[in-house]
Amino acid sequence: MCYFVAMTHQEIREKFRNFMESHGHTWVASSSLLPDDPSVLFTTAGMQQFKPYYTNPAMAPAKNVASIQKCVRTSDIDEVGDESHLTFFEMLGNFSFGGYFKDEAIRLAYDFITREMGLTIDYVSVFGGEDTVPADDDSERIWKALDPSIEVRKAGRADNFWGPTGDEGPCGPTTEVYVNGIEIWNIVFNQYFQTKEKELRLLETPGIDTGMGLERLAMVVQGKANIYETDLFPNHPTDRAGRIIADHSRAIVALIAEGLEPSNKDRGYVLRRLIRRIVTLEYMAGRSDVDLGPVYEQEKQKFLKTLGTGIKELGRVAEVDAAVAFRLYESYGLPYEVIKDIAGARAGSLTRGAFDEKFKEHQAKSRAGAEKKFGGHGLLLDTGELKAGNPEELQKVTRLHTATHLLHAALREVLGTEVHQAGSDITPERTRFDFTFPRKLTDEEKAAVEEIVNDAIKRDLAVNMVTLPKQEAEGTGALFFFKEKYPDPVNVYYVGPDMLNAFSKEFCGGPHVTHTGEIGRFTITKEESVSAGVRRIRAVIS
Ligand code: ALA
Repeated sequence: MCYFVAMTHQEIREKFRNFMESHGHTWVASSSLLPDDPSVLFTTAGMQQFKPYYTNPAMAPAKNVASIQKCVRTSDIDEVGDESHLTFFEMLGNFSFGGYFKDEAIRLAYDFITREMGLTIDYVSVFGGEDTVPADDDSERIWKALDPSIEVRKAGRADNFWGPTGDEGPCGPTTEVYVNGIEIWNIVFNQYFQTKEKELRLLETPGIDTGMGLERLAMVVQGKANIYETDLFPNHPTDRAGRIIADHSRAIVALIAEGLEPSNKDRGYVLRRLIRRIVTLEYMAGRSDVDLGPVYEQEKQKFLKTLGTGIKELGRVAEVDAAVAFRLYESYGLPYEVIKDIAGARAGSLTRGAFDEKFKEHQAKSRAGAEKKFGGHGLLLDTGELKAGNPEELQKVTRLHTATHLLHAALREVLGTEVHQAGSDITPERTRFDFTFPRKLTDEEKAAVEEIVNDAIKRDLAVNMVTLPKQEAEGTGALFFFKEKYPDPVNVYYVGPDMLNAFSKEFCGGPHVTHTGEIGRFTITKEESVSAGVRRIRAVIS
């Protein structure tokens, strides 16, 4: 008698890690779901935390790395409930920044799938060429050399070209591995950098970025017909609503664990929508047993106050178009997918595009209204970096903002000028500053940074601003986060007697204190890792 015991998802994880480590990869932990890249909402792929390394391989902690990255993708939200689409999933990936290229990447994938997982490849696809991007004949040859009987299909940019994430970044042709008709592994050859203007430039060092969904891999390895039958979903939901609840629950818990709160904006709004959808599906099914902790519960109770009336109102409408849908959102907080779930065929012609359009129009109007109310000063509430709601908060974030410039300068003094800002976020309570640096800071380094900042505060240096043409501003050696973020001409804030002898100078929109003495005492409260090669400091003033 022989029992076949399917591999658990834990065993799949371990096999992947062992395989990649034994083939010269450095293992890197999953990074946050909320990346610092201002052009993306969530981490959607394993490569997100390594994005800077493709243009700057010297920055990478190792040439070849591998990870299992938690990801959130809202692009597939309307397909969730089918066999294989999720909003939250984990991605197994191996990456190279100048270590290896197509030969090695394809061989690794072939060996892992056929030998380690014991699977049979249905077929693979390669990039057939389109526009100015030439066909990838190498990959076809490499696959055929590994297995002459393998079927190689060709497709264009829509299917076999990946990236970039956000506004710009590395991207390139792909080869994809299919098992049981399901796309299992996407191997991206990052040969290009796509600019904001959608121009493709050749990367100096071509890189590798691969991604394989853990849930889909488990599905084929465990011989299941859909991801919900794998051991990753122990309650194996069978109906669409149950599956959506299972998927969204995982996304909600993961996002709340990162400190995200439901709101009406950006990331927070995605979280709100996911929660409201589950609440609605439960409400319609007459159950109420989903328990995802206090943040979920609070949002649920809030939504339940209007959901019943919203459903009643929706029931009165024969044909739900974008205008009606948006009105229901505004009055009762019903998100698009909730309206779709409830109204069914009556919302058959409603599209996400049309709804989002109404949403954007509304946001633009309310932004204009808010700016008028705050005397055209803009909401200091939220410049992206600074958030303040009233004059006291404004004063606090202004002091913290200048302190953050001092911190940046002090870090470069102590750790070296390869330190660059990788993001920042300032609330009335604290500043949070992310910067490129490969390792943990020692206690001595942290103390030295604090002392330099406090010394600059004690000297009560003047803070001044000049407006310069961008090119000239660059020539002054003033620091900037990333150039494209700033207008031309640009404001440069400097701390010290003049530009030449400044302790700190940065491109910046302000606001700042007039003298550093206004800041008070500066204290670092935490230093931690955000992603490979990026550290985060939290600091307060008193
Ligand atoms: N970054 C590639 C993807 O997400 C591997 O499919």
